[in-house]
Amino acid sequence: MPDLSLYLVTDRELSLGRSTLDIVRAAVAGGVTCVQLREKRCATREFVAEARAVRELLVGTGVPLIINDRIDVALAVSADGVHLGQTDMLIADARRLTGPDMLIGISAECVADAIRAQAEGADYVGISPVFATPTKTDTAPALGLDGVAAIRAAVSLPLVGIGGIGPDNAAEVIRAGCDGIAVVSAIVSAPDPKEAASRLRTIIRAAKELS
Ligand code: TZP
Ligand code: MG
Repeated sequence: MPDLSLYLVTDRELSLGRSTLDIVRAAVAGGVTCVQLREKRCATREFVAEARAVRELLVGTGVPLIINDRIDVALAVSADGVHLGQTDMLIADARRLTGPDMLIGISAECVADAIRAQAEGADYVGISPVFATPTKTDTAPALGLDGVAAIRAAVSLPLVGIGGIGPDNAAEVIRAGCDGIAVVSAIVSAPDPKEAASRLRTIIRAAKELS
């Protein structure tokens, strides 16, 4: 299982005019351990081309590339994984397409979602939103740290918390039971994405040592 401790989720609209490739390059230099390419509005061939470019950028870094929502794009570029939501393809069907080796991450908003994802064979669960966030507003109510702890108690899969996480609260999310944190704006909208990633990585390392 790859290291999911600092998981970058891209968003071109929040990248302050910088390219996703530049953001990913800086974030990896700063220490992100996993990259999810998330494109909600671009044409499929553009998504594939971008994914391939990110794939090439990540060669030799040990940082896996996960594709949001699109199994076809993940397969086209030989990504390391795909991240699916509660209304995307069921894991069993996704697995038929991906084969056994590609990681499948599932978004969960409650204990029941996480238990089901584990029973169905997910490789990790993204739990969201941990805190309310302007980046994504069509979400369930925030889980809070108690919600994180409840999911931690219910499943043994790796858990990645997402939603409203940044340097001020990353440590408490790890201490509540997450194996990693996923961030969008804390890195893609930072004035210096490399520095932002490096700071978060240091915080996460320290929180893991203490927990
Ligand atoms: N899924 C649940 S919350 C979220 C996603 C993609 C957005 C998190 O963004 P930010 O800026 O890290 O709060
Ligand atoms: Mg999705």
